[in-house]
Amino acid sequence: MENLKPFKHFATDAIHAGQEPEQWKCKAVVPMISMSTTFKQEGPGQHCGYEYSRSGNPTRNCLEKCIAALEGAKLGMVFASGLATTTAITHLLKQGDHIVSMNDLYGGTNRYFKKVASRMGIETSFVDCTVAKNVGAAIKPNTKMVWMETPTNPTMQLVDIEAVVSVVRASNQDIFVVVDNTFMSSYFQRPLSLGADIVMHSLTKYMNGHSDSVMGALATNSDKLGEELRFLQNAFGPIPSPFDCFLVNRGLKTLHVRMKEHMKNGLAVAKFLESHRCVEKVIHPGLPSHPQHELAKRQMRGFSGMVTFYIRGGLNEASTFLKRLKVFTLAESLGGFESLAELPSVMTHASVPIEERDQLGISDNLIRLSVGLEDEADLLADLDQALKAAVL
Ligand code: P1T
Repeated sequence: MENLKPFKHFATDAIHAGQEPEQWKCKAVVPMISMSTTFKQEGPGQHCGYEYSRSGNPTRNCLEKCIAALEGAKLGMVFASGLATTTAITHLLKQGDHIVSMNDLYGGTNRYFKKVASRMGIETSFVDCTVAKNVGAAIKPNTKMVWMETPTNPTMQLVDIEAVVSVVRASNQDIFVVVDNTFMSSYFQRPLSLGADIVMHSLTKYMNGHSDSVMGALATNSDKLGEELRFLQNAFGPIPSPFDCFLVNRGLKTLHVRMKEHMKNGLAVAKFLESHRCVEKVIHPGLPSHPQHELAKRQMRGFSGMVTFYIRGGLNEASTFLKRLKVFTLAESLGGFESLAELPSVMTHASVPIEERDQLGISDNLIRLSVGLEDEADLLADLDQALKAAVL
């Protein structure tokens, strides 16, 4: 695939952006963990750039600069979780505003729009954004934000970001477009370069990659949105701890190395499952059988370790398979070095109403894998033994 070249300077930025030793008196090569909640002022209002750790923290600042560089953005900002980031972005809206969202989303995002944002008088229409004109048809005079995931969690549908952006721009210049880039990480997809206004991540996943901190991030090139978001970050305060910022900043140093290996193992698992008699269907954008494989090659620079498949049978077979796995761990979340497997209908997407799950194909035999960095042969052997134990 000719498009699968990394973004220029990616590895150098992951390692150096925001990390300059000169910012510390002692010239530390690895950013310091600054736990101080407050900073001495020389006179009232005369500070060194930091006043209070909610409004700005030196360790957080290193990470925010690094994330901005990795997304090709002017500004990066981090939050206490992916959902805290979603909440911060939605705070750009006010009562009476309207959101157009992809109908296939992480269950927690779906729940937030439906059960929390709605209480503040913000209404969301959930549409199939894989067809860009559906987005145009759903836009109302009070629409302020368009929200999408691509690939979606868990059914791996793709949204053509450029096509959606052009439909939105043709309709109303004031609507901003947000892309949740969690499944790809900054290494494989840059939504801002495709016209999106804000890119967001659950850093909990690939960006940190070590399954040891819950955090979120956004990045933007818009001064106006950036200024408002910076205000909101301080004004309602969903910030991460400096220690967690240190961990994620460290995780980013190997993002490019990890993603190549996730892609290799993910494709090997997808191909293996596609040829397995106990498997009904595999969904992976890197397989020619994916209905949007051409868009994947155009829009993405590679594929992560996310693989979704339908096991032959139903809830019983799926449960037995998940319990029999030995190398894969049955657990929620994704994007870490360790391989995980889960049942979205009962776990990550249980909060999505059953009728919507049925419509999206999130059935009880749909299994989501986050393929980690273990030896490929061990992963395939583990899947094989668990499939045979469950289905044959
Ligand atoms: O868990 P948190 O850091 O708050 O991020 C929420 C979130 C946002 N966007 C996407 C695409 C996500 O997958 C998530 C979290 N997802 C899981 C926990 C999961 O297992 O799918």
